[in-house]
Amino acid sequence: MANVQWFPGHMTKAKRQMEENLKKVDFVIEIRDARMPDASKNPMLDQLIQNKPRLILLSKKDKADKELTKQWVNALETENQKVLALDFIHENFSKQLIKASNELCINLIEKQKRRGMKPRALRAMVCGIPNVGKSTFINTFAKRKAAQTGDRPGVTKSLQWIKVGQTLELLDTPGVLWPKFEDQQVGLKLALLGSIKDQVVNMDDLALFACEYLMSEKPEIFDSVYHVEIANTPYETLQNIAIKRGYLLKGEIDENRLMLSFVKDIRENKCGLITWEKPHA
Ligand SMILES: Nc1nc2c(ncn2[C@@H]2O[C@H](COP(=O)(O)OP(=O)(O)O)[C@@H](O)[C@H]2O)c(=O)[nH]1
Ligand SMILES: [Mg+2]
Repeated sequence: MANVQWFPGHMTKAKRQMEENLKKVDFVIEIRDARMPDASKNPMLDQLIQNKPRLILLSKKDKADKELTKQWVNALETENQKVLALDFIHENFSKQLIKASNELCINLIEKQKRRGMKPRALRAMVCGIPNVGKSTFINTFAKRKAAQTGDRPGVTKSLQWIKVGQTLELLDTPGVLWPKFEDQQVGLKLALLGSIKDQVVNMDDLALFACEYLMSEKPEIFDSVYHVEIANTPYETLQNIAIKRGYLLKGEIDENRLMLSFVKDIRENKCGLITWEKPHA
């Protein structure tokens, strides 16, 4: 479906670059979208980062279902993996970030202390699929952007580190990974939340997918938001909305308008804060 966006050469190069950068860091910050923590992960990351500690940041928590976000945080936490749900735009999260990083790398810090060394700043690289918020996150800390060198022609771009407090440094370039496009549902979810371009997906597919999920997980919104009854199928439920809203064209239901406006409602959170996946029990 959406494979058109990715070129094998591009992927190979990105992967090689990431492998190089990974050698220079103590842990990895993986950003995923809190509204779909599974669909927004990269299938290759496990293999790429091996046993390095991992901090998963669930971004855009301001747009996600609060209860499900809690469940996801619990479900993803393991000994070698910490999880924080954050709002990169409205929240001041640097203290939380530093605390979690120190906890995650406690073994490394202890080892340096045992050797009589003064623990140095921990180093991390950020990675994730497009649109999860990597740049927003990094820019929060990169306040001296103008002072950075290396982007001028003829100057070799060296790694730049961005300080977060005294104990944490971030690599200024994120590792961009690709999602699990072979899975059709993943493509639909990413498109629904605007993470991949509309041109590569069909609006009807998006609207029907979203309607079906809401009919089973949030059936109350059809009454409270649209004042319609749920029908047997997503298609018929959407038709009820069209009739209620008067989306008509020459006496027939204007399906283009219907599908587009339903998807727009979802993207604008008119149907509430929705998370499109539940953690496995
Ligand atoms: N509401 C909300 N929007 C966010 C958050 N983080 C990022 N965004 C928005 O998501 C979009 C993609 O972010 P960007 O940093 O460019 O993602 P990148 O492709 O991973 O670098 C932008 O419009 C950001 O403003 C967040 O925590 N909450
Ligand atoms: Mg970016």
